[in-house]
Amino acid sequence: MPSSLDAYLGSQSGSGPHRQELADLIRHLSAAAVKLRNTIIAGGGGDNLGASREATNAGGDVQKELDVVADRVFMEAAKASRVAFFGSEEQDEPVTLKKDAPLAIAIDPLDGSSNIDTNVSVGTIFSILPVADEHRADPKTVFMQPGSRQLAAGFFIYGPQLLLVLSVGNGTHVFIFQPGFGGFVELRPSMAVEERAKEFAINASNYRHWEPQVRAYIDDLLAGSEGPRERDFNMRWVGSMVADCYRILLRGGVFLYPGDGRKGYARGRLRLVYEANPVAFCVEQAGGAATDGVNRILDVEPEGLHARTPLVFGSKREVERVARYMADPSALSERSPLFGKRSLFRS
Ligand code: P6P
Repeated sequence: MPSSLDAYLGSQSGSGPHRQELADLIRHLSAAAVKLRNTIIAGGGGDNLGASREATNAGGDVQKELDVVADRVFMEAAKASRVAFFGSEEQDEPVTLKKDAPLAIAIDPLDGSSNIDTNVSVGTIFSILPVADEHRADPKTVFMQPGSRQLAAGFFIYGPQLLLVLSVGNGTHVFIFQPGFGGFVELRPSMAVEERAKEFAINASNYRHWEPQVRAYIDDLLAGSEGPRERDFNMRWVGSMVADCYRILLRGGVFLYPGDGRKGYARGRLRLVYEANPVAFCVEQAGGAATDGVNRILDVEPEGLHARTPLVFGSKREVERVARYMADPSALSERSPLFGKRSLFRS
């Protein structure tokens, strides 16, 4: 019988600070995820969960009914745990729970909610941070710690299977919810991201808004075996980062959401604290890499809970190659005219 999530958490309780409280919080988050899964698969009891509300969240994204349901379910889980501060994509400001508690959680309660109506996988992304005494006077400061300070991070995927991808700093592990067992059991211990990417994930409809370096990088992938990469690549874009991330953990690849020329997208679309940081933590713990195009994501100091960041993650060698394209625009002019101007997209 594979190890249960409970047994795994128990085995990790020895190393590092607040391990018991951490294990307890992850147990409560997992129970909340099962509740949300049951709501989703039941079609939300007749509510149109994909319905848009007359409201937007802090980042200006239109709120879906299920966004609000998810936020409530996970806040209840945090309240049942030793959590001082709850920072959510769905709430403008951090919420103070147990002020003297040792943990804070930053969370995207429902990532990819625009996919709910089309029955595509969606997810919950979470980041668990330590709370130091200097944070207690101003909860905002706890979410301005760099991602390297995370004690644990992970994401749930509500798809054909309910999965938990989790790292407590000792590798990245995948657990699957088994209704018959009534809990999560280990599916894949110690994920290891392929160093060499064969697939890339990007929303290509934004091509005309990208910087030249990003276009050049994508052009070279699209040129395949006839271009400077001298091999063909496949493309995937789910529109739910948790699904793209899990695929990359399983079979390698690279995911890009760069900044672009659209209004409000100079720093891209994704949030540093509760999307990029937890994904980066899990990907690095699996031997991959994650940057803002150039800089290691986990070293970036967040300017605030809802700060955006460009995000590139996946197979280490591919992420490093992107950084070379981004860091040295002059190199583009040295590329062969044949390849430099070759593009399948009208610029
Ligand atoms: P676009 C979902 O809204 C999300 O935050 C990520 O899960 C996903 O990768 C991205 O945005 C999709 O963005 O611009 O392609 O709709």
